[in-house]
Formats: sequence, structure tokens, C-alpha cells
Amino acid sequence: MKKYLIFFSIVLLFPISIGCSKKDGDTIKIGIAGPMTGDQSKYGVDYKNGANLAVEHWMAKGGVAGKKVELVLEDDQHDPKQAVSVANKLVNSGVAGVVGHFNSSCSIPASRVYQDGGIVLITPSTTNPLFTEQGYWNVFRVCGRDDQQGKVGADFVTGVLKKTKVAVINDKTTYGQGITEVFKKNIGDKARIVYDGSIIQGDKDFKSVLTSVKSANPDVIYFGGMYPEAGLMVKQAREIGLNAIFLGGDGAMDQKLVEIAGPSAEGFYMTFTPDPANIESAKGFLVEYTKKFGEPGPYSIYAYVAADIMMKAINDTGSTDGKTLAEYIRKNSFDGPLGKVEFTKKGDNSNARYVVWSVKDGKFVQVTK
Ligand code: ABU
Repeated sequence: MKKYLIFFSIVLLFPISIGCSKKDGDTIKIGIAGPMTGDQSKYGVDYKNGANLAVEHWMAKGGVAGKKVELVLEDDQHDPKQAVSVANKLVNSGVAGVVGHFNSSCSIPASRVYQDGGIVLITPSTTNPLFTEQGYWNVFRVCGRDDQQGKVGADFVTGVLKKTKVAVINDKTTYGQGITEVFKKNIGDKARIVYDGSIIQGDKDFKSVLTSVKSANPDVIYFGGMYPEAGLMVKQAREIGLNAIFLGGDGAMDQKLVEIAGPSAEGFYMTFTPDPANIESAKGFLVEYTKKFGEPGPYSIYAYVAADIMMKAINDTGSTDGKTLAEYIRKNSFDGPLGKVEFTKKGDNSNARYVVWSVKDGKFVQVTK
């Protein structure tokens, strides 16, 4: 009997130990890449915390394919060149897959490095369409796309707010420019674009641009960019008596925007995915995350889901081969805190959708269904 048990244990374990080759002993490495330092580091921390919680849950179940998981954190500082360098480093370090990057300007150039290195990349937050339109076999996103959220923003301005004079400002990044173009296209002839300009990401003083915007007298200012600039911009707009409604995309969505802008953040609209507090399957995650790390950021739950999908793929295939994992991820659906996640052939989440949020009494609340 003992001999049979030993025989079956070897037979059952053998495919796993053969397949899971990208490991150090009994450890599987997964890369987490994003802005871990600098002005967008809040998003990096959310990535790290969300992914750590997913690993903790897998460890409590006995590990991934029976092995420990080590998260390898890399800081791309939301800089495209740094992202490529980090991607090369992760490929060379033998990670089985990567969760990241945060910014479209980083994920898109890095995705090529991971593809060439045979590594699956699941981004929790990169929304520029090009990420999955390049035709790479290795890319997936848990979030939606800017051609979805840019349209939701435009429809909100013309259909719900019923405004007719719009100013647009982008931050000249892949994300900011892309989402602003989608917004403008969907505004079409339903409203007039009375100002169309840009700022440089990282700048702190927007008063000269805002003074020009004020002369154009818009009802709404659409900002394609991230929370550090969005927060300063709305604050400075109010300081010069520019009281138009602000609307942005998911990049503006973080409690840090309120910290930066203070009371001027009130009424700032942004497009993002529906509130997880209303999703039954997300409730356990939200309670546990809050207890461990404090209030989740908008993409904490997306980082959890991305890491969870990566580990489920490794566990269920017993492999760390990129193509095997990509095929598994493309063919299966994944139940988790965000509900069911399924991917299209290109790697987009077929169930992603967008709504409008706003800042009310210093907090973000969902305002459309
Ligand atoms: N989705 C907004 C922030 C990340 C990006 O650049 O896509």
C-alpha cells in the first residue's frame, strides 16, 4: 500500500515540478510593476497591497501548484523608458508572469519586452486601446478601455448635464491624449469645443492655461490626465474664478485628488467602473483590505483580481510557460471579487463597463447607474 501511495504521489506531482520551471526551488515569482515611488506612488501601493492579499489567500489554500509565491516589485516611476528597463529586469529574473504596469505609456512599450521574453502581462488599470490592439498573445487587462469610458464621459456631458460648451485639456501622455480624443469624437456636434489644449505631466502651475480656458467660457472642462495634475488644476481654476464643471477619466480617481484640491474637489466628475461596494462578491475583499491596509484605492481590487487570475492559471495548468498560461487565461472565466471576468481574443475584459462618479463631501460616490 505504502509503495502505491509513493508511486501515485510521484505521478501526480511530476507534471507540476516539470512544468513550473521558472522558480527558485519551491517558489514561483510574479512581477508587480507600476509607479512605486513619486507622485503616482499611491497607485503602486494599491497594486502591492491588492496583489499581496491575493497571494495570502493562495498561501492559505496551500500555495500555487503547491508552491510559495514571491512578488517581485519593480518601480517604473510612470516613465516609459524605466518601464522597458524594469520589464527586461523582470524577464531576466525568471518571473512566471507580471501584474502591471499602471500607466498606458508604460504598459504598451513594456508589453513588447514581455512578449519577446515569453511572459504573460495582466494589467489591472491600463485603459488605452492600443495595449490590446497590438495583436500580442501575452496581454490581458482586467479594467476596461478608453474607447468605452471616453464615450461614457461625452454622453454624460451632452445627455445628462446637457451642456453645450466644452474645454478639453490633456496631459500629453498616451492615456491623456487618447482618452481626450475619444471624448471629443463622441461629443461630435452635440456640443462646441471652445478650448483644446494641453499641459505637461509633472507641471505644477496651470494658471496660464486656465486663464485662456476662462476666456473661452466653457460649461465643462474635460481633463485627460492623472490625479496629481487634476487636483492642482481644479484648485487653481477655482482660485482664478473659473467655475466650470470638471470631468476626467479613471486617472483622476483617487482620494489623493481630494487631498490636493481640498474643497475645490467638490463636484469633480470622473468616469470609472461601478462601485465595488454594491457588488456582493466584493464585500469580503473590501472589509479585509480595509482592515489590513486602510481604505482601498480604485485599483486595489483590480490588482487583487489580476494577481489571482495569474496564480489560478499557474495552479490549474501546473505550468509557468507563458503561452500555456495565456491560452488558459483566454479560454477560461474567472469568478472573484469583481464578479465574472472573461477575456476576448485580444485580451480585453468582456464584462468591463463604466459609470460616472463625483466628489461629494470629500468622498467619491457613483452618480450614474
Ligand atoms: N487608466 C488610467 C491610468 C492608467 C493609464 O495610463 O491607462
